[in-house]
Amino acid sequence: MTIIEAVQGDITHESVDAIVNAANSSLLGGGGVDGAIHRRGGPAILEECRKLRASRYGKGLPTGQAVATTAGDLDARWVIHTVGPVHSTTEDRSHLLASCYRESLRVAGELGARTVAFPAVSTGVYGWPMDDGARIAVETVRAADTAVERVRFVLFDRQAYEVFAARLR
Ligand code: AR6
Repeated sequence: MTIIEAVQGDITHESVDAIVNAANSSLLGGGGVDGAIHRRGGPAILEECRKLRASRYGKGLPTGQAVATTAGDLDARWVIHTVGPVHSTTEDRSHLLASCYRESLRVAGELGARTVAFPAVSTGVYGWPMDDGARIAVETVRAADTAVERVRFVLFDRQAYEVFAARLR
């Protein structure tokens, strides 16, 4: 059984096997948690991302998919990059957000990661409402068939933490 927990903090300070990054399809970095991961993780992460762009993901990593790189200087073995959907009020993209969590756990399982830290994917620049983002995150991880032993949702601010903690109760 997977232990699922929520903590408030900066995900780049986590000591886990894999840290999930809320990336964009270019894989070449950005703001938010993506910027923080690349800043603290150092250039080795971007170097591997560039190689992935040149090989498997010439058109970018599709929304809802996940791919692993080194974690560089972070206290983790891997960063798993996933691309969340931009929130839309005219189209239901929930399946794509659920896919981010499912695919990240699938990649983590393949790597043999036992502990995985997730940010609240899509709830920043991509505009997903926190409560619905937390619902999808928690439901998807709970339903996942995974060998990952511990999933930590790492929420940047108190309010996001409260929303996730309530979903987990
Ligand atoms: N640790 C944990 N959570 C964080 C951190 C951190 N260090 N920094 C921000 N958050 P966002 P998205 C929270 O915008 O919505 C990037 O430019 C933040 O408060 O990072 O999926 C990418 O390159 C929010 O709740 O990701 C893409 O272009 C959550 O992480 C785009 O943003 C996600 O916010 C992706 O947008």
